[in-house]
Order: sequence, then C-alpha cells, then structure tokens
Amino acid sequence: MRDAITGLIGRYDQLGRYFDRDALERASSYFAEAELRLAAAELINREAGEIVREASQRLFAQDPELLLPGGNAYTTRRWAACLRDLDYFLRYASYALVADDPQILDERVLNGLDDTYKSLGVPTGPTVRGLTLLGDVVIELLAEAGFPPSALVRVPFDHMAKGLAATNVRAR
Ligand code: CYC
Repeated sequence: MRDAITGLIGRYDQLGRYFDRDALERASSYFAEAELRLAAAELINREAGEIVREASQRLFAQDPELLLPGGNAYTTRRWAACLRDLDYFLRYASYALVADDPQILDERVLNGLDDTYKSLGVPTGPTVRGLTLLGDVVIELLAEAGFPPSALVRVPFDHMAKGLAATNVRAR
C-alpha cells in the first residue's frame, strides 16, 4: 500500500535528496485537494449502496441484454455478482481517492481480473461502462453537496477502466 506522500518520500529517500521545489509542489497540491478527497470518501461511505444501485440501473438500462438469457448478468446469482463487483470497484476507488495513488487498484483489483473475467465470459465493454457510471454518480452526488465537478474524482475509476480495457483487445 502506498499513497502520494509515502511514494514521494520513498523516491526522494532513494535518491538521498532533500525535498526540492517539485516535491514540495506535489505535496502541496495533495494537501490542497485533501478536503475534496475526504468529502468523496465520506460520500462514498455514506451512499455506497445507492451509488451502486444507481450505476447498475443505468448500466442495465443501456445494456438490457445483460439481464436476458445469454447475458452475463442473467440469473440472480450473476446479477448479484455484478453488483458485488461494482461495490468492490467503488470501495477500492475510495481508498485510491484518499491515497492519490493507483497502486492499490493495480495490486488488489486489476491484477488477474482480466483472466478471471475472460474465463467467466464477463464482458469488458459493459464493465468499463459500469466503472464510468460509478464515477458519474459520485460526481453528481458531490455536486449536489456543493462540490464543483473535479477531474480528480474520476481518476481511480478511469484507471480501473483503462486497466481492464488495455489488456483486452476485443473490448466490445
Ligand atoms: C465474477 N468477479 C467475478 C469473480 C471475481 C470477480 C473474482 C469470479 C468469482 C466470483 O463469482 O465471485 C471480481 N473479485 C473480483 C474483484 C475483486 C475480487 C474485482 C477485487 C476486490 O476479489 N457481469 C456483467 C456486468 C459485470 C459482471 C457487466 C458487472 C459490472 O455482465 C460481473 N463478475 C460479474 C459476474 C460474475 C463475476 C456476472 C459471475 C460470473 C459467473 O460466475 O458466471
């Protein structure tokens, strides 16, 4: 597990250097974003169920065939697995938002996921859309709470979406 600050300290320690202007700017921007990062994590903690429900409803409205025979979310078991996966993505996104570092997403979510999904026929395109929709809903709820839209909120969702799509040539 790494975050923006431990990553920065680790790099400078390895070089045996004092923090220079670049390092201090990096730390300063991280601390300046702290309020928004914490607000996002707090909102996700409070509204996780609602965020997953809303993102999944939008996903199934866009892709109704996922729920029909032959669709990967057909049967209650697979539908529940899909909601659970969205919940995992959301929870890890909240960790990465606080950390401002994607390492935890690579290690705990993306590593091996593509192989698992391929072997189970979980389609990449709709999963990537599900990740984007989670980010949309979080941004909308933050806006309702008075936080103007900020690109940093999307970063972990985009990171997972890109990580999944990158290993998949046939991202439908
Ligand atoms: C299955 N999703 C799985 C499985 C894993 C994960 C390991 C196989 C084992 C199981 O069913 O529990 C994902 N597990 C994770 C992740 C972590 C982990 C991310 C990190 C914390 O430990 N199907 C769709 C939708 C999509 C979907 C597009 C939801 C967005 O059509 C998901 N994932 C989905 C489904 C299954 C699954 C339906 C069950 C597939 C099956 O068993 O046939």
